[in-house]
Amino acid sequence: MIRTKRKIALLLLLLSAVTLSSVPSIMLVQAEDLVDDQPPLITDEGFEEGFITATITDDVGVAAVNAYYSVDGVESAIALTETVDNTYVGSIPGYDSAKTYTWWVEATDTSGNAAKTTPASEVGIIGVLEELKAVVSSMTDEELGATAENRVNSLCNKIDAVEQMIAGGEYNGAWHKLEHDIKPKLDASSPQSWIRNPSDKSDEALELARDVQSRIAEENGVKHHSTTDGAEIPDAENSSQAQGRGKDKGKGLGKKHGAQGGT
Ligand SMILES: [Ca+2]
Repeated sequence: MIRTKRKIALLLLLLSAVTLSSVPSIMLVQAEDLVDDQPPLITDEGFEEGFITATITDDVGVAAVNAYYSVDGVESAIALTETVDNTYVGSIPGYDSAKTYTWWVEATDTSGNAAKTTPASEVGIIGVLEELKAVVSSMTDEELGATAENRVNSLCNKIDAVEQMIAGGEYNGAWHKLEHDIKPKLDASSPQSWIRNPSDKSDEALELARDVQSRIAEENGVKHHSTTDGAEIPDAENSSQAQGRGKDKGKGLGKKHGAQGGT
């Protein structure tokens, strides 16, 4: 009788042990479900005028979002902060639209899983001018006639001059050099055109020159009416003919003159 009781007691003990051991295993299964091994999802990453944006989501939670960028061979990082609905934004300090930036976004979730985007390049104004030089340099007698070599050299010198102006912050001068000295040569419909036979190359060159102009206008506040492209950029100054041109330059001269007269 005692033996039987002992047996039952042992059996119960064994059963409870089995039951108890099965409890942690159930908990383990639940814990496994909670293990976060999914890195954040980065979509819609973009770069505009020195602002880097991205949409970041994660199954558990986003811990940190950074953007990395490389300019002039120097790599830097900025933190992106959430504005609305998983949209993260950060701005590059001292952004220079003349330069080319290579950039990517990296996001980390609360479990340390990280994801990053493929590096992309945002070509700056100087980069577009280099593209323009490459297209111009590829032009032959077909586009430019028998004097193609001279014309290519001359156009490349003009483009170099624009690059120097931009490097020196002379955006206004650069815009005018493109408007009055470069675009008319590339535009087959202009009386000053150097294009004998319009081609994909000459079209592309003209398009690149226009692209540089619009970048100068948008990113550096140069506002002028392009006479060769129709209404490209509205200019309040030129629309009212009563006002003189070159308002800013005139002001500078006036100030100097006034200071001298004051003594
Ligand atoms: Ca996650």
